[in-house]
Amino acid sequence: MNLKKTDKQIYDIIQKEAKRQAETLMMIPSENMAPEEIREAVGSILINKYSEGQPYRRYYQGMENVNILESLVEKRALKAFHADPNAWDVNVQAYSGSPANAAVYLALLEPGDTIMSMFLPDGGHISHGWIFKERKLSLASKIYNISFYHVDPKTKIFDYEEIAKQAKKVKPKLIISGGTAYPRDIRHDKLGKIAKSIGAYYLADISHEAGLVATEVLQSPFKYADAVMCTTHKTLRGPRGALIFIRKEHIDALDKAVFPGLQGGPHNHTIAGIGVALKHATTSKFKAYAKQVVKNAQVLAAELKKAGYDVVSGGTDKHLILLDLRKQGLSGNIPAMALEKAGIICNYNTVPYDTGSPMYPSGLRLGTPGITTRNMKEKQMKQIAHWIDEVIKETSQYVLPEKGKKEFVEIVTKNLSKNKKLIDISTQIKKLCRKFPIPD
Ligand code: DSN
Repeated sequence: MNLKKTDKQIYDIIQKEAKRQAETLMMIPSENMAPEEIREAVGSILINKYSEGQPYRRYYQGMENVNILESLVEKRALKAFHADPNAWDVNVQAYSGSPANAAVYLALLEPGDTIMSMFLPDGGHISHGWIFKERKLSLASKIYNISFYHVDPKTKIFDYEEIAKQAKKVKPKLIISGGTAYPRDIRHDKLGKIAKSIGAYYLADISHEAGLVATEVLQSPFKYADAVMCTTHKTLRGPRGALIFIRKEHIDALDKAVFPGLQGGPHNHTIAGIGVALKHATTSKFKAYAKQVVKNAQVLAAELKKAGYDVVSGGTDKHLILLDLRKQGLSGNIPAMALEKAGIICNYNTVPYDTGSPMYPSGLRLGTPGITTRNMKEKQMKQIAHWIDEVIKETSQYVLPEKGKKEFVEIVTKNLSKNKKLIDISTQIKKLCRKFPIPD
């Protein structure tokens, strides 16, 4: 490797990160491990080429190979998601999820139009127009009028009749579903019908579920939506990027929204990596993987429930689990830090109707895409659930004080680092990781 000789500093950081990934359990539900051939495509000489425009309609010369590449990846995208090419088109150039969502808004909306989207603590996404304490924190909330819809306070599941009532009242031009922490299947049939009944567009953001939708493990939104977008690096297991599918009549507006509306030159190396991921997504091996991701999450949820945890919505239909730790009198961040010391990498998260703050929310978000990529199955999920419980119990004495949070976190970090039980679990996790290595 030349990097080792020419830039030892960066080389060493990459080696250390490879070791960290190899020796710990990747349980952040939005993360996954892209296979070597995808990394090869992303690290290829395609990185050298500018290609503003669309295939065969470019602003640069030297496009003969990139035109073929982008057209091929578009075809693969439609095929992988079973989207009818007579009704749907796709743009594969968006750099990631947030710009992809912004491109849909730019294509379909005018400034000041109303968007109805999932409330962030109920599992939504910042790019769908986050407003916190009347502060408009994302581009969408600064440009558009946002009306959030909520999960039912008891079940923590969407009540589609309530959403329909709200839609009739606020008359959005766009309804968005999807986000980061809703553990249940989203009823695209119902949301599509609600949008249609009031003349609104329906955008399904399936970034988290892309691999599960492509394999038909979860309901596909294509029959019901006007636009569907996803990132490509989560359950789809590709490189960091995005796909935007849209009904054919809107493709010109969408292409113009991506370029020149929001972006410059497409990242051709990423587009190539996405193409490889899409080919994988059509295989029976990938379908088996997607099914196992869900099975693993369901076993993990059931085990944690048995251990006394409040699993938000009572379980999961997909790859993610949200624990509400208020029952244990805890917020999510100390358990997340303690789990990190033990080798379980997850994240603290808000939960529906949270009483904590964004930095000190009540939830812990766990996911199975990464550990399933390592071929772990139900037996390992039971073991992992047991470790999670042990770590949370071991460190539940550390409660956040009203004041001096920063100092406290420092002390806790030191205490956690020296905790014998956490060190012991991290040794056992390293052993498990050696038994289930990251596939090439
Ligand atoms: N940040 C991603 C997640 O963790 O869910 C979504 O963009």
